[in-house]
Amino acid sequence: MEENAESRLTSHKVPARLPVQDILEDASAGLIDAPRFMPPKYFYDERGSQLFDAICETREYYPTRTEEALLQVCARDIIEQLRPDHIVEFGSGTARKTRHLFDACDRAGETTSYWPFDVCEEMLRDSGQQLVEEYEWLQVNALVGDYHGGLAGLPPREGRCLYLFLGGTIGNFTGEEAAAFLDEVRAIMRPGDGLLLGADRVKDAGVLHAAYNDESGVTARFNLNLLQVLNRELDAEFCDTNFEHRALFNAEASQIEMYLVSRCRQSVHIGALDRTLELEDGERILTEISRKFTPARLESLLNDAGLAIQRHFEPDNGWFSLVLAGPEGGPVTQS
Ligand code: AVJ
Repeated sequence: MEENAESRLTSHKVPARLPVQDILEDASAGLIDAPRFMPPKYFYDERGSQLFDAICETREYYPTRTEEALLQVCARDIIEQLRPDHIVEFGSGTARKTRHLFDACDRAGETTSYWPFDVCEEMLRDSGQQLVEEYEWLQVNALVGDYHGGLAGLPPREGRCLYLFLGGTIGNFTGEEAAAFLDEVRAIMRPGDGLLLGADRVKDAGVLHAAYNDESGVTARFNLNLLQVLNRELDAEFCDTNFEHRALFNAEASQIEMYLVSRCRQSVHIGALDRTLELEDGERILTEISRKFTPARLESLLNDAGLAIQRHFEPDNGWFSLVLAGPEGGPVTQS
């Protein structure tokens, strides 16, 4: 790498300011008694992240490519409207989609610094290195941490910020979690800042069902991989042939629910908990919810956090929303 590129890449640890449960606490609270539930964030070990990328390539899973197409079209608008000094991305991953914003900066003759926030330090380093080489004006400040621990621990930034929360991940939060997260975002925003939020929309149940039950079985492998994570992290003895993937659209709750279903009556020892799970044939573990929004629901979610929608980008079929929102009302004065 050229010297100049290296100097444009820094890394910071973000301390959690809110209590974050670890996998042992989550398993203890979620697995022992019904209704059984594990938070979806544990899907994303190295293999899980690869499987998620593979999901995005399936014919049926439309959100990623729909959002990316939207971003490609609206990036320039967003950059010209906001002229951000900083772009802060929650759950940045490989930052593939974010490149459209940097390309828009290129074209508009704007420069910005990029603050990708992710738990995976290695991914941050690799993608950060690529980015500083690709964009010779870009400063990348990697933020290593878990946004579930809140945002108050972010290093101070001067100037206008564009915050990104893409991919529809807001749908993996319960209503309460989503509200709490948006409150955190609102609390660090100042007048002129923006939040670009990607959210999946309510649509034909067949389309939704197919997206989480792809024919090639990648989503099933992604779901079942959670059992390998539990085996490794918690010294558990899950056998993945004893479980099957199930994803269904719960229209009333307006969410996809993804389960691991026990294929038999079985006992599964979890070493780190020193407990044995007793599962009936057909018993389910909820591994993910993925909420689907109406425009009205999305708007009230943002408004409740004190954020007003400034722009709403959607494809003709209305399958996905990218909304740009900003703090409501004037400057917040602090006493
Ligand atoms: C991109 C994390 C929001 O909920 O659609 C994909 C995860 N789960 N297939 C989603 C996921 C099953 C995805 N998120």
